[in-house]
Amino acid sequence: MLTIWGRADSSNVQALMWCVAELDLPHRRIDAGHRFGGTDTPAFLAMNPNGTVPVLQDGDSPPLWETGAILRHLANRYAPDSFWPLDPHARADVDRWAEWAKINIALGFTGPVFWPVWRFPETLDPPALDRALATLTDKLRIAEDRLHRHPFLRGDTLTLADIQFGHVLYRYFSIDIARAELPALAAYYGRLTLRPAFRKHVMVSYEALRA
Ligand SMILES: N[C@@H](CCC(=O)N[C@@H](CS)C(=O)NCC(=O)O)C(=O)O
Repeated sequence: MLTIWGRADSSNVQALMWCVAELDLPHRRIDAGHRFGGTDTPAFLAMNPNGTVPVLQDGDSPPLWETGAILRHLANRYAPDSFWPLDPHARADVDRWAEWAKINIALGFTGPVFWPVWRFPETLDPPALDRALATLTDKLRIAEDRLHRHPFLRGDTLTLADIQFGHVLYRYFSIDIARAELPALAAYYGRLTLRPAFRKHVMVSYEALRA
């Protein structure tokens, strides 16, 4: 049994919960962070000194934090080859897309775009937003090229790379921003929205995050 601490509208928790659901792993999730609090208690800080979510406890093992590490732990332990290949080079191929997505897409969207547009509109600086969107779009074009040729980032099946990439897209496609014409990306997002695990854990209202 997995225990996950973190609110359902945290983007990192969403990536984790989407993965847990795709792998069909028994779990319970405990709301923590933002309006739920609970992340500054001695007990929570003993699990994660950063005071952030998500945190995962897998059975009796010590708790883990840092979403990418948690996802890789679950993949190492529970995922099929199609999601997280055993072959080291094939695994690194998935992992480079996962890392690329975390650094360029998740971090390139959340702080520079989602926060000023949605969470903290009083901080919105239109020229800075235009620059952030241009940088993000340059990276999304790399995915666009890839997704013209493959249904998923790494090939024919959903992998850990899609978890790190795809969870950002619900917010990207639903907030009020100028989006570039990226038809393969839009079609990929459309395919993700048909997955029950994505609908349940990623397509979650972010209304409560508005400051
Ligand atoms: N690098 C960390 C970042 C964790 C993080 O910043 N989580 C956010 C939610 S997405 C958080 O805990 N925010 C404070 C809160 O929810 O109280 C990871 O990938 O897990």
